[in-house]
Amino acid sequence: MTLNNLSDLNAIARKMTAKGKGILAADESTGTIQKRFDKIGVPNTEENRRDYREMMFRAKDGMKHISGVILFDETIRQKAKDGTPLVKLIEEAGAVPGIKVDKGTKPLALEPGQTVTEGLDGLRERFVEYHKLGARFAKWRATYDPTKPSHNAINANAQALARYAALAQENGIVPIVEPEVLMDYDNDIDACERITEWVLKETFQQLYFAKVALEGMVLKPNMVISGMKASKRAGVEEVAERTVKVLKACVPSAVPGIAFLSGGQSDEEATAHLNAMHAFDPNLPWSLTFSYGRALQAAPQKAWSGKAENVPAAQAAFAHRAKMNGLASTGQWKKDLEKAA
Ligand code: 5MM
Repeated sequence: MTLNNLSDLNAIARKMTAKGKGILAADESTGTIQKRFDKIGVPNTEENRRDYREMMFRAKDGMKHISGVILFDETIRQKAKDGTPLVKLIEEAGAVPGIKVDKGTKPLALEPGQTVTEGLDGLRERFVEYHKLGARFAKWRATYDPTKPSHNAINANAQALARYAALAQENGIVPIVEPEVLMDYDNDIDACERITEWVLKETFQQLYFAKVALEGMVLKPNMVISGMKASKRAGVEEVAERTVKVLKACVPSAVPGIAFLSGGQSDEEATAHLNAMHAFDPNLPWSLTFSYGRALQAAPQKAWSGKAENVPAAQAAFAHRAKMNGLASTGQWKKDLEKAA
């Protein structure tokens, strides 16, 4: 079967990775948002989750730099306090609403320590419903431990990513393909580079076998970076150079855009790395931007802390981070801009 909606998918993918903007990953599942709310002492109720996300989607200065928002199943169905669907707020801000469709990582049978992402059963029907609810793109995340590479885990996850991406495109939805080599360990940058390359090569091979049109997808990879617990961590220039090198070796130029995850980097680190990649190579074959969760939301979460009177301060914190990352996505960020703020 050939896609008859490829030009629409390509237009959406281009909008999602437009120059100077990036994607807000606000698709924390209920368990993950619990961890975020615990840090700021906010009870994890449906109302608080709604209020928190409404605060961001109504932040005009912040949303100027946001091209798309990834939502969790609960959020795509929620209405703002005044009854406006949250999806409508995102559209009114000029961003594309998207949906996380994976059901999380599960232990891979007979492979201790390895995981495979689940969620393919019934996915075609779920895509039909999500499209009706306003989603124009989706996200599926697979994770890998760089200290224990496994051919079986890399292969199983690549196949699942490819089957998900094909189903998304069949239903008029742009797939974000997110293979994440985790940075939670003590590995050096060499290990991250090796495994990232392996994972990307396998993923694009499976996307090819599954007939996924590269022009109608977005890649969301990790950066090539030292593990958080490494005794010696590579600097900003090295991360930028090695990341660009691996991406160029693995990602065909038919892919319109690449939007990084932050993976546990500090806010400023994630911005500096993206900026340095553009400085290193101003003529990249794809648009290169951000799709950050933690690195965009840590500051506004802290400023908000569950209190209505803190909404303006939280929106200002969100606007600042979104603006800094927007600048980084065109190589125009400077450290001084952080201090000035
Ligand atoms: C926002 O967090 C996303 C959902 O995580 P769970 O499925 O664990 O609830 C996550 O997939 C996120 O989109 C990516 O990991 C990127 O977020 P970071 O924080 O790494 O930039």
